Amino acid sequence: MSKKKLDDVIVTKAIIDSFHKKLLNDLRLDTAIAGGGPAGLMCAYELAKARRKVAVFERNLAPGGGMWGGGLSYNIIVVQDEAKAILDELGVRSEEYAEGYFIASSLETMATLIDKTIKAGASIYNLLSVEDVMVSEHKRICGVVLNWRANELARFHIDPVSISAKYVVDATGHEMAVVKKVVEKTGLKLNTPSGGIEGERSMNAELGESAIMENTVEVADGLFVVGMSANAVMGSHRMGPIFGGMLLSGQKAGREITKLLKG
Ligand code: 48F
Repeated sequence: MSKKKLDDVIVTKAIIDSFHKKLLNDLRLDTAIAGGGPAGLMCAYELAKARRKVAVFERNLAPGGGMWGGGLSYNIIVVQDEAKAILDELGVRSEEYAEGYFIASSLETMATLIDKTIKAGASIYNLLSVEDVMVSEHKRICGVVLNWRANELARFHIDPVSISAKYVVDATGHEMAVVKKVVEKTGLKLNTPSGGIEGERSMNAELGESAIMENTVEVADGLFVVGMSANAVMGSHRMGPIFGGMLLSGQKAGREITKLLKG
C-alpha cells in the first residue's frame, strides 16, 4: 500500500478553513454566552438541545471555570438532591455521600458537560474574551464584543469584533464582567432591588444555593445572569464547591431563553 506524504500546508488550510466557516456561521446568534463555567455550559447545553443557535465565549484555554478544581483543588464536587437529575441526564456517575449530598468527579462532570454541550450543537470558543456588549438604540443588549485573550493580556491596542445575539448571558462567575460593563457604559437600571449591582456576600451554601434560582433572571433587556454572576449581581451569598445551583441556574436560563425565542 502506498502511503501519501503528509503536507503541512494542507494541515494549516484545514484548520483555517474550518475555523473560519464555523466563526462566520456564528456571527448572528440566538444566544451568546460569556464564560464557559458550569452555569454557562449548562445554559448552552439546554439551548442547543432545543436547536437554538448558541455559542459560549471562554477566555481561558480550557472551558470549565471553577469546576475542574472541586474544592481546594481536591477534584470532587458535591451536588444536592435537586441537581442529581442533571448528573444522571448527562451520564455522570455519582454516589450518595450522606443523605441528600451526592459526590462526583469534577473532571468527569466537566469533561462530560463540555462533550454533551458540543455534541448537542453549541459552539464553544476558547481564548476569546467578552470585553464589551452591543446595545441597540432601544437600550437592548444585542450582542457581544470579542477580543483574543492574548491581546488583552499583552495590552495590545487592537480593536475587537462584534457578534450579534438575541440574548446575551453573563456566566462569568464572581466577576460578573458583562453586567459590570453594562452598568459602567450604559447607565441602564438593572432588574435588581437597587437598580445597580448589589454585590456578592460571604460564604453560606444554604442561603447561596436557595437564592440562585430566583436570582437567575433577565437583569436588563436582552441580558440574563446565571450561576455565581446571578448571585453576585443580586447580592446573594457565595457557596463554595457545591455545584447543584450552578447547573440548575444554567438550565433554568436556557429553558427560559428557549421559550422567549419561540414567543
Ligand atoms: O467561575 P465560573 O466557574 O462561574 P460559574 O459557572 O460557576 C461558579 C463556580 O465555579 C464556583 C462557585 C460554585 O459554587 O461559586 O465559583 O458561575 O466560570 C466563569 C468562566 O467565565 C470566564 C472565566 O474564565 C470562567 O471560565 N470568564 C470570566 N470573564 C470572562 C470570561 C470574559 N470577560 N470573557 C470570557 N470569559
